[in-house]
Amino acid sequence: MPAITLVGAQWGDEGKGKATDLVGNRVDYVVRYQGGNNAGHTVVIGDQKYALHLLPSGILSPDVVPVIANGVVIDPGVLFEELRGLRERGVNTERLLVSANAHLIMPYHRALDKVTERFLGKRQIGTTGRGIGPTYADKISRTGIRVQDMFDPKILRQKLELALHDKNQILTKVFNRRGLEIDQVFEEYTGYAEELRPYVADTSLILNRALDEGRTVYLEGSQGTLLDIDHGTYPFVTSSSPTAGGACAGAGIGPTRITKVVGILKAYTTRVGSGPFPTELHDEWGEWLRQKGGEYGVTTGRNRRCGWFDAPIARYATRINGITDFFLTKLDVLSGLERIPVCVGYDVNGTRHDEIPMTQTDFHHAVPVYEYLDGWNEDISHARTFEELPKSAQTYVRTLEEMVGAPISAIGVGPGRDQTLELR
Ligand code: 2SA
Ligand code: GDP
Ligand code: MG
Repeated sequence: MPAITLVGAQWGDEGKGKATDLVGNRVDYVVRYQGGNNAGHTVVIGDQKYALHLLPSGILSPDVVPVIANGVVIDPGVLFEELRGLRERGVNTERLLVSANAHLIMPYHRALDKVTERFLGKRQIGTTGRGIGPTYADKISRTGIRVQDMFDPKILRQKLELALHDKNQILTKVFNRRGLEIDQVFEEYTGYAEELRPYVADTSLILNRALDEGRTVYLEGSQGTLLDIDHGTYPFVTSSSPTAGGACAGAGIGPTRITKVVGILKAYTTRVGSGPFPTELHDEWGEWLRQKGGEYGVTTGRNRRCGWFDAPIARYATRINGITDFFLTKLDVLSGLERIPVCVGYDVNGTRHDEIPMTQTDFHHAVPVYEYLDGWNEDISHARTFEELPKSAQTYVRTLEEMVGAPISAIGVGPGRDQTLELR
């Protein structure tokens, strides 16, 4: 039975939280497979707004089992804080499952993330400062600490000794900061162990058995395709694989289990942090989109950079992820424009590119080539069928659909659960 993957088709914040929440009553498991508490997924239910960072959006649906799988990096203090916050709002959090293989964000990871960014100055990545990059770096260099290590004090201490030997040198000698005390870190993390124990499970086994029994598993990506460590705008990326391929490794599910890949696509483009962004608007229209779309970081509160829709990027997302259909979000934000620019290709030093250029240097110099589509003035946030949309909004959607190379099967016209038009 089906495993469905949901991925961000741009630079994140496309509305993945809302898209996941919408399927809450149709799926059995919602799984986070990469990233950590750098993510900010917003779900609006009635007059209640939830901002999820580490927990899968499925935690808000009572019949869903939320899973934090092996590919995620976990800051235990943040996890407990988020769980506590939800419990205080009446959400049942007991169903949560956490992989024993997930890696832990340690205090030195957070410290290194911040000092490295400060050191880079103008060349900084613009990370969320949550320790994501240094944690994945340790995972790859085989010096990471995993959830299961918290339950073996001898192993935990050994691993901490090794890690702190290196990290304290870097923090004190390279960055002139204070080092960390092993006893303090050890006590903090052994303290977390008992609180985490009830949630810890062999999540890959559970998910595969669930699929064997005919249940539906929903793999919820964080960030977006252009922030992928391999396929994004490196080095201005996050340190994991939010793309559909990453879902298999990050959840312990084989590729043959995935039956559908849904791309979440914003009707314009945003990005937070540094790096190339051809359609970025530096004028009052960028501010207009930011204010109208509420484009501020859910985790850090940073202003998001805003620009027009970029078709080559969406087409790239279709290709990299094997997207089967798109959920086009925030169409309502574009109401009130006389004509809407849509980027159909780039000019790079006099050469026309229809796809994202092969090298980062060229992408940095890419100047968008625009086509202009008719806008509409009507407030579309109350529309519930495609036919209720103004003709020019329908044309905007159909034109984008042709450009991106996969069908648009749903449209968002507001943040609320019911503000969605399902097509076909
Ligand atoms: P990191 O912290 O190492 O993952 O940062 C590396 C890059 O990845 C970007 N990134 C994000 N981009 C969009 N949204 C994210 N989540 C938050 C949100 C962001 C926020 O939902 O608004 O609150 O600022 C997210 N997480 C990571 C990051 O900006 C870097 O460019
Ligand atoms: P995510 O990281 O992809 O889950 O997205 P974020 O939560 O960071 O940002 C998306 C924002 O857009 C949130 O504030 C959502 O409530 C909001 N949103 C989602 N879909 C729509 C939509 O169709 N219209 C409008 N106006 N807002 C939306
Ligand atoms: Mg977000």
